[in-house]
Amino acid sequence: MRLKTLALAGCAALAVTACASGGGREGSTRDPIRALLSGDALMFVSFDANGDLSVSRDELEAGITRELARIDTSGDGTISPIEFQTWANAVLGGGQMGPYRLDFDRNVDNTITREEFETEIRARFSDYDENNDGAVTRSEMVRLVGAARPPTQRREPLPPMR
Ligand SMILES: [Ca+2]
Ligand SMILES: [Ca+2]
Ligand SMILES: [Ca+2]
Repeated sequence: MRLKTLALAGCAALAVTACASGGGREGSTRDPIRALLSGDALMFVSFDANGDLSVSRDELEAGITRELARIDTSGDGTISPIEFQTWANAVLGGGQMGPYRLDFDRNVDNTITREEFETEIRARFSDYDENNDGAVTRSEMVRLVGAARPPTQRREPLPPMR
């Protein structure tokens, strides 16, 4: 039920072409539906600094640095629930689609450290990189509805770049 809601939110907010199963050609309802299922795709698209429609690992790391500066408005190195909500509203297109605060706050201590923030974003980048070439293209962000990998099957996150 939650997944369905997320998918519909993705269709409404992002007008994914594959979502047009309502008023279309005959038989289209049998086609697999693909959609943007998470607001993090909006953020990853914004990481594409050189405009080649693909997010490289360098662009990922630069983007993480930029989003950390944006989210930690108090500058104390940790992210409070209010800071997260403000950031999610602006960057993830609102708090409805995810990722959610508890996706980042893995030890559930009500605060998100810089490490928790970086680790979660790197893990999500690795999840999207289906062909494991170290870059995420837009088509890799569009998921088959119902086929998103559950968190327990997540790949190891990329190590930090030096
Ligand atoms: Ca790029
Ligand atoms: Ca935490
Ligand atoms: Ca890739």
